[in-house]
Amino acid sequence: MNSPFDNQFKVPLDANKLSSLGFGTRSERRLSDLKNYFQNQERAEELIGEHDPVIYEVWELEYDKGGRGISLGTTTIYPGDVDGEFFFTRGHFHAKDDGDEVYIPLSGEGYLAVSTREGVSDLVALEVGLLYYVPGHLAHRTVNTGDSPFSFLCLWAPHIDHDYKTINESGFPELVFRSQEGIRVVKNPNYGK
Ligand code: PAN
Ligand code: ZN
Repeated sequence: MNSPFDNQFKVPLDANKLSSLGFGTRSERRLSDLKNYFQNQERAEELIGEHDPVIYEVWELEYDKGGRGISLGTTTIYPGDVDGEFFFTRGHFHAKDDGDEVYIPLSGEGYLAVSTREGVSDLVALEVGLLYYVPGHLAHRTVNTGDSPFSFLCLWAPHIDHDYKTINESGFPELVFRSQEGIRVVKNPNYGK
């Protein structure tokens, strides 16, 4: 496709304003789309029955694979948890290791969880005002650890294929829970099972 930026090359660094520009696609993920991702499946089922909360929404401008340009998208993760486990994005690998990505936090508080295919993982607090470069071989998931929406902008090359299956099956090595001290990181007892 032609770039909408051919004529409009300045865009605001604001998730709400970006998603209302009139191009790109908007999608939302509810708890029912993510229910087998959370530790306490029983509690997830209950919440789905009550109001099936929106966990996050994404606005994306994705280019044709193999085409020109840089794909971009904003994600807003709403505040909340399932039995203490903070709301997060599904998380994925990029199918090819050269599929690097840039993350730019816009507002709110959150973490970026990364992991190799062998389960070597890290958890990084994302700070507004800093840019985060995610090498293509790392799975990545974001977590809202605050009490307000957590928004960030991502930039990636159009040729990237998103692999959701691996994380859907194995989970992430570390999980992030609400605690009296703020957050508590625990090893995922079901990782790889
Ligand atoms: C991001 C993610 C976005 C939603 O744009 O796609 O935050 O997370 P999931 O795709 O894991 O549901 C990105 O990493 N793109 O490559
Ligand atoms: Zn990605």
